[in-house]
Amino acid sequence: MIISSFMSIKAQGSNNNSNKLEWFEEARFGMFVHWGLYSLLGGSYQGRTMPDTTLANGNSWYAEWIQQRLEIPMDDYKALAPRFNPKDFNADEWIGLAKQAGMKYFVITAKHHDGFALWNSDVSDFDIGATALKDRDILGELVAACRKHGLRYGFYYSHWQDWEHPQGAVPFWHSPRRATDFEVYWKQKCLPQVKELIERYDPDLLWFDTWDNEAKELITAERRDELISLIRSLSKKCLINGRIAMHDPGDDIDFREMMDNAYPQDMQSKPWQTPATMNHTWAYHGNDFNWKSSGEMLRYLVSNASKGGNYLLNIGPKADGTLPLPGVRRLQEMGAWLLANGEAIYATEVASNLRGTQDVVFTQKKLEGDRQAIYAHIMGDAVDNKLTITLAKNVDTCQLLDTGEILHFSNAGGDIVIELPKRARYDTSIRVIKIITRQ
Ligand code: FUL
Repeated sequence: MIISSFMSIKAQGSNNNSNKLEWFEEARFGMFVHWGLYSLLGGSYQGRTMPDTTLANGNSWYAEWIQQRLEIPMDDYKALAPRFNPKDFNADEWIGLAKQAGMKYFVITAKHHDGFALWNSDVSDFDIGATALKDRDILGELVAACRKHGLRYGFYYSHWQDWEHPQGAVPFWHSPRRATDFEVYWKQKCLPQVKELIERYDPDLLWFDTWDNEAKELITAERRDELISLIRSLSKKCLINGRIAMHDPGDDIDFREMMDNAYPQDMQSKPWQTPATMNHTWAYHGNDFNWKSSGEMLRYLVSNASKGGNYLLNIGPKADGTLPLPGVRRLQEMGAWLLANGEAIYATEVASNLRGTQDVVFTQKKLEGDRQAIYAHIMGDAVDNKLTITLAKNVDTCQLLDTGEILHFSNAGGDIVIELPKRARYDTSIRVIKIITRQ
């Protein structure tokens, strides 16, 4: 008798909101964009350049942090606004690239910690209205492009830190100013701007940002719940990420957000994603050349997908609106891989009990009747030319997904042994074997 040797797990906790979350759980790959006044500086200010390495305390000199890291006075920083003139910004090109990369959703910094709003806000003058783009609706153009190309979209909104509002939070290590009445900022700027974003742009998700325990004094359970209720009262579809209160996200968030570039080893109890950089920064940094290869980033994508998670990969556009070419090339390379192998990534389920003899992870999908597709993603170089998987099922076919080549296999005592074809020269990409099974 053949006994099923693997289990299918849809992330738990998805049942209550299953419709609203469906797209997110199928999407797997999204584009993150950090863009604002800091992009004008590209990591350097008045002859000083922020190092592109990670600091001893684990924080990085992210380019969007330049105002704090290089202690630029607020008035000087605000004076950047009239210089912000991205004459080459083209929403269609950005979103077209995301689509070509195989990304299914798009998240942009509507307001980062510096407090600058990338839309024309009625709540604050520190916004796009103070720039050369005052007559353009940047977020609106991006939303329209997302709708045109069929991508979901959302906004990063820094609800805890706001360095511009006198009562917004500043980082814990920065002593010159501490919020004494956070509630003033909360009521005057944060809640009204979140409302504005939802009413004007109807986002599919909002991406809030706190980490660990530093925010817990100000982002209390009451404030977290107040913000969540506001969003729920305005939108039925808008998803909320766990960083709304990383220290205590509560039960009402929609998905967990890992720490920056963090990849969990285990299954998670909620839908989740990793926000990730291509180099060491989120916003554009002219001296950060630490680009990861597309191969490395595909491994994160595949590994997350095998654990039911998404990969939100960032690119930092330049101040003129163009995208850095090393980032563009990497996205195109990832898209090329997904063109052939995307069916093994999107809308797949976790196959948690499967194991192989090589560095391999699995995803799976139900087909008609009692048939099922199992995808074995061979992550490393094959140690030999056979892949053995413990799989006590009837196997119909095995195929190399990229080329369509049918592979020989044999069944032996609950194991299936698949013969792997030789690689093309210089090919280091992840190879996906599609295995069709029946009960
Ligand atoms: C962090 C922020 O401080 C970084 O600047 C960046 O936005 C990253 C995604 O989240 O918490």
